[in-house]
Amino acid sequence: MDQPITVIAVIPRYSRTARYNVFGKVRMPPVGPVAVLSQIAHEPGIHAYAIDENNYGGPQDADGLPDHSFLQARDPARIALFYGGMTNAFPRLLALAKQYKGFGAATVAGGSHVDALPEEALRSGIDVVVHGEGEETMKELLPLLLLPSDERALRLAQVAGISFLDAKQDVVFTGKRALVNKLDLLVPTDLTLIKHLGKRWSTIPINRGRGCRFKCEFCVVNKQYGDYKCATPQHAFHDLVRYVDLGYHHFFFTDDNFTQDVEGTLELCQLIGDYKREFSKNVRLFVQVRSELATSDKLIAALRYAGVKDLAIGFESPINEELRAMRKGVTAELLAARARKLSEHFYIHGMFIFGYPTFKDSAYKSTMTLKERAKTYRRFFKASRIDTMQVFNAIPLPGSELRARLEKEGRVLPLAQAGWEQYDGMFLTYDPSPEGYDAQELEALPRMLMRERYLGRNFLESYVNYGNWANWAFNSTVGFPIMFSAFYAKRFVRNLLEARKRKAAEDALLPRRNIFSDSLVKAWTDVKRQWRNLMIKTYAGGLQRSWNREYRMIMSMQRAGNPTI
Ligand code: B12
Ligand code: SF4
Repeated sequence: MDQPITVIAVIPRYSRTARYNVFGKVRMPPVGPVAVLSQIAHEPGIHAYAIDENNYGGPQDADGLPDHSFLQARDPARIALFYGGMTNAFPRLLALAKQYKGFGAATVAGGSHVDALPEEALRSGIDVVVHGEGEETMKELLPLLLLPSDERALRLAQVAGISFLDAKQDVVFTGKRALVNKLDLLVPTDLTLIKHLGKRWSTIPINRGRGCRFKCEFCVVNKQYGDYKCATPQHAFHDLVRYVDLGYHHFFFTDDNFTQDVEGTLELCQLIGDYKREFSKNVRLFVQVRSELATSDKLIAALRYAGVKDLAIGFESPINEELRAMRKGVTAELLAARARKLSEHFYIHGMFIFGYPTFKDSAYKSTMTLKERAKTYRRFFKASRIDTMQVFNAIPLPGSELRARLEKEGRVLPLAQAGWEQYDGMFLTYDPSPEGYDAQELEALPRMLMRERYLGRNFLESYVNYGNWANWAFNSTVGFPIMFSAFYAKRFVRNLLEARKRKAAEDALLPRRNIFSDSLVKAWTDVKRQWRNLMIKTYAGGLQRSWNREYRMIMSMQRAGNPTI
């Protein structure tokens, strides 16, 4: 009997500092490569599985990395797929590609980094780079990858949307492929294909839609997918139910803006909300949105009904000139007002870029010094009432317009100076000196803002996490009744003022409460928010210190000329 053909998909380990990034601690696999693998996993004669190196509990090699020689000896893969969507993990991808080429496997990579820069991958052990969405391309590629290499090269030229090296070692790009038309028709993404897990996933990613109608200069989403398109609400709902049945409760919708398809979002939220109530399911959703959500009470009510508790919002900057330069399509004043409104209903995680670069021909430039900018950020964090935040340096992501403009002015640092592993927002990977900024100061300020936020500003707070522990002691003793009474009084007054302004949309979905009980519930919510944020602050404070330690170590390794991945 013929042996099945093994296909392995590997999600390469994030870079060292990215692992200490607040996101590095979320145990959630990327959906893209698993979506691709799912399309071929159930083909007859195929045995497919995936390894997520960021959540791996199988045998390890001497460096503590997944032992691919062991995996290969146990179950030899003839085809190896790699997730190339995260630039900071690209050096690891190349090491893996080399290893799997050594095993004799055909190697394929896809994702936004290799999509933009296929050549380096192709010259370092990857046979085929898949551009754009990989699901349909992979189905077409699968039989070709099993052909002998001379025959394969001829046939590859007929597959749209890929790059490979021809016999003369020249890069061949077969042309743009049409985007996937109907996402509903794809085989659902099967995350159980990921094996040898270290720990159970903390959050399950669901991808309903791809693309974005905005075109922010630093982002690659519109470049890779164009305008937003999405699966039907029913399709996304069934995806979610499948994982609830497996015992998962926390979900992250990976759409860059969850509410982009307004009618579909309302329907999806209704489906999830009804399901939660009819089947007594505890489902908690984390979604990414733009601040415009604040302008629709109907959407806010729908999201709450579905169980959305947390919103991630890309505020990017509280400085109008920077927002204009980025083409963010919103002003700082609007951002603050909208965030304040949304914070009444959700926990808000704000994402920021610090010191956005401008160019010789930029129409919008801020004249603030870096210190003045830092002050403006601090004021904004307070005024917008966001709960948690991350501040990063601008990343010149491959494929973005920002990178192209920096390259045009010769300002992207050479890889020998700032390698791909440093593209996680923690490092400055471009030269800010033409704008008159000091690179070290600019690189340090985002970290300082985060440290202040999570650890406090003075020495004791910053170095022993003293402030957070003092708050714990206060909140769990005399602070509790004081806080509760203060929150109750505040809520009661606000409720009195707002009683007449309640919109019909929210009333239709959420039961009306009287002003006394509503103030009680909201005061309790405020207390919970205080506790929750303190918990995150304490945890993030610890993370922040490890991160700084790691950063210092990387810097000294770099100075000594050692590799840092
Ligand atoms: C969800 C998400 C996250 C999640 C989870 C990570 C993940 N990879 O899923 C979290 C919140 C953790 C996260 C964190 C970060 N993220 Co993020 N994230 C996303 C987001 C919004 C959605 C990803 C997704 O699900 N897409 C939908 C799937 C279906 O598309 P896809 O992944 O592109 O996959 C398709 C194709 O690329 C291709 N494909 C992908 N892999 C493969 C493999 C093979 C073999 C083939 C054939 C094809 C193929 O086929 C897939 C299906 O069509 C994207 C933006 C976006 N819309 O893609 C940013 C994005 C991936 N993130 C980005 C960045 C920069 C980050 C951070 C560095 C931000 C920061 N400074 O902290 C961190 C890094 C975290 C870390 N520890 O390293 C960038 C990456 C760009 C880059 N070149 O590095 C993106 C593109 C956004 C942007 N700014 O432009 N992110
Ligand atoms: S940053 Fe967000 S809003 Fe802007 S283009 Fe990217 S996905 Fe769209």
